[in-house]
Amino acid sequence: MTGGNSRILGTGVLINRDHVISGIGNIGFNQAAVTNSAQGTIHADIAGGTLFIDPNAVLGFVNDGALRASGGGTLDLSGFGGGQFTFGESSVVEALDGGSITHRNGALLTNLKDGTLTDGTYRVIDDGNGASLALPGGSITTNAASIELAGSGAAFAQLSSLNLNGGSLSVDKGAELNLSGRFEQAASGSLTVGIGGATANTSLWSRITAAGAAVLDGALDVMFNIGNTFTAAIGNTWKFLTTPLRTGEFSNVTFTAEGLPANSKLAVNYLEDGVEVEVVPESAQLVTGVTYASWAAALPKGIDADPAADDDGDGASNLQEYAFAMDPLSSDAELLPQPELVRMNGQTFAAIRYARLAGNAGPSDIAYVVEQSADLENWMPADVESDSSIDELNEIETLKARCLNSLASSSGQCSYLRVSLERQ
Ligand SMILES: [Ca+2]
Ligand SMILES: [Ca+2]
Repeated sequence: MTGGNSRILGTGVLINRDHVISGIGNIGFNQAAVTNSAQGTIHADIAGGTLFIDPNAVLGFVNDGALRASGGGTLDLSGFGGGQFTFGESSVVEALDGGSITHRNGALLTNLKDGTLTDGTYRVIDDGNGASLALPGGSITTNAASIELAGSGAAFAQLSSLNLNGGSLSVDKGAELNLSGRFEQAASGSLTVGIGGATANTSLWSRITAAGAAVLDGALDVMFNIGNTFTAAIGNTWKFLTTPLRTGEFSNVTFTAEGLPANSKLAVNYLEDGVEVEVVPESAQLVTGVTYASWAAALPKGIDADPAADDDGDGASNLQEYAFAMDPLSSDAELLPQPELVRMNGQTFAAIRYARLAGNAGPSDIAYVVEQSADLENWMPADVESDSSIDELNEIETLKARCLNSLASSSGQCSYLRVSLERQ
């Protein structure tokens, strides 16, 4: 297609099985249903020109192949006739080499599959000439899709809001994501940001700016100074997310860093109006608070130094007495962890309740690991949900860990629970 008025249209279904359709024109022209199969490519490659895909309003457009804009061309997925765009698992959408992919009129992507990008890769790559994927007024919810802004000039422009309800967003170092609305990331969402230059060089690190609130959860991966291309100093900060109001925090932060100053590490600071990465001093790993040795030494009558000893003969080792806030010189085995059954939604779950001294009074050198078994012989770490309550007066914290799998599920793998103590 080369002329500005080139059209591929008709009243049936137009299927591109394995060809490359490129140039300027209009595919569908609000009449034909359009399918781009897994081996097909639709490519806007003429500088200053636009290749429209405008499918039949009812039958729409199904993409399983590649949609691409490059060389200054624009691929316009606005669908002026109101046809919807559906993206399958193998679909790839790319804007590169000055190309842009544009969605308008309320961002058709929001109309896909109940307003979600369920699969595929949506990629905006700037290889030196700038590239953008624009969704004026639109919003995206991802479930399993990945969105990549790669290269320092890549931009996701004019997007209203982004909800990472799963899936991933990668904002390469230097790339920008500007939202006129909210930024939301759910527990199963994943965000990757890159920092490739000093704080002042804003074109060298990721910036997400939301005019609306930001609600955070899920994973954050920070790629810091990969290739060791700049010198950072303790106290440097990079505010990669800016919003009028931040709530929530990432539940899992991973740093991949090179070229950090001596005796320093990276930290994430949660601000009221955003999130930043900071280079902070590496503090020594001091064990503060109570240890088994300090606990044993503080007992007026003293006990056997061996944590496995059982001075009061109640069946609980001295280490258990210490970990579970018991008295090592008085029989009180009833304070050992106790099994329970929890009934929820018609199912029964194993649970275990245990106590320990709370806060700074509690053991600082013990990891409590809840383990599960089907046969009381083979044990493995359990997937549990824990509730905690604190008796402030007696400084006792009571925890109740419940299996996420019911007794009936997974061949009874979570029929029994125990609390294993690991000294740090
Ligand atoms: Ca004992
Ligand atoms: Ca005891």
